[in-house]
Amino acid sequence: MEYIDLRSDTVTKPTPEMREAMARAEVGDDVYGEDPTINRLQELAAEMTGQEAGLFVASGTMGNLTAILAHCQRGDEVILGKEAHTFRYEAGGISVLGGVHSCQIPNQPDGSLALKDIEAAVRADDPHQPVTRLIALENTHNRCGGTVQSVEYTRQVAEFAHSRGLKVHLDGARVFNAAAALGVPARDLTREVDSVTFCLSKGLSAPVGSVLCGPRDFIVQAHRVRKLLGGGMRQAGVLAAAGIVALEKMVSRLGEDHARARMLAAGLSENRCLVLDAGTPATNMVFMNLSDDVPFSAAEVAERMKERGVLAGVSGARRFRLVTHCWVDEEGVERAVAAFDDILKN
Ligand code: TLP
Repeated sequence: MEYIDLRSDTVTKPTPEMREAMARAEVGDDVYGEDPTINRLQELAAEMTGQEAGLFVASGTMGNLTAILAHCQRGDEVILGKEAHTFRYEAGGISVLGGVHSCQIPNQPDGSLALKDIEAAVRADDPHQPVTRLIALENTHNRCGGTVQSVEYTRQVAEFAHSRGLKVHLDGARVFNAAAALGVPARDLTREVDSVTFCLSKGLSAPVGSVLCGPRDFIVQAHRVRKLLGGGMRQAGVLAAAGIVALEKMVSRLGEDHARARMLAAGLSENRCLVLDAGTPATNMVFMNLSDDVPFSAAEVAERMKERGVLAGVSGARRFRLVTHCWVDEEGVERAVAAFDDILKN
């Protein structure tokens, strides 16, 4: 059966154009900086984020870990949100591998960190306390609904951080979705921060990889950290080639995924067994709960959806996350709505 897969945009497969570019890619040893295709991807990524340089890494997790280890020493502290992907879903790597302490503060419903909470979390110069070094933001914010952080907010956090001698890292796994939603170039959301990771392998459909961008001297340090983490990938130009197609061809179509997420939400909102989050979708993610009178768990509903050819993301006992991407067309959206209606008789 061909499934409509709404579990994540990470399920996207490389496009035919990517596969062709991969087959033709010129390669070299990237640990020596000699892979021309990787170098081209890194330059393009730096240009699109308004940063000086880029570093191709295996995943978003590796990009965030590499960035935080390059910014921080053991015992330093990063301020981030309780709902941050780096805090919740990256296996605690910054602490396990970097000895970096985290100070988790509440995320506002829109995913932002309140400036007053950030300010209150900055440590005093006191030998009892870790040293605050970094603030980490996320845009779009995954667990807060695929929500978008504005250009102005990003600028304010960067300005505050810099006034206190701190750095800002942005987990921009889906920053091109944020930019599409705001109708601005991604660099407007990334040039004020001290480092940014974005993913090629989510809505942009490349098979593997993320790029970490920042100032040139930071990227030199990050290159060393990537090696330390075992992430020097040699002739990985075959992967970077797909990443170049992702940046050149897939960024400009992300708005279509947002429109399909809106269509999905509109269809599902007609079903009284489903309670959609207020304001969903902000980008390509629809979040919703089962209403109290539904006698099944989300996992049970997902199992029945699967029998009808639709894969739904379960993100809690009674909660779903449905993510649109380039492999889900309008017919797929209609099939998903019909499958929910069929299972949860309206
Ligand atoms: N997110 C995945 C899962 O891990 C939850 C998904 O399906 O959404 N930052 C953000 C904001 C992310 O959403 C993700 C992946 C990552 C980083 C990590 O990227 P990868 O999976 O490439 O390590």
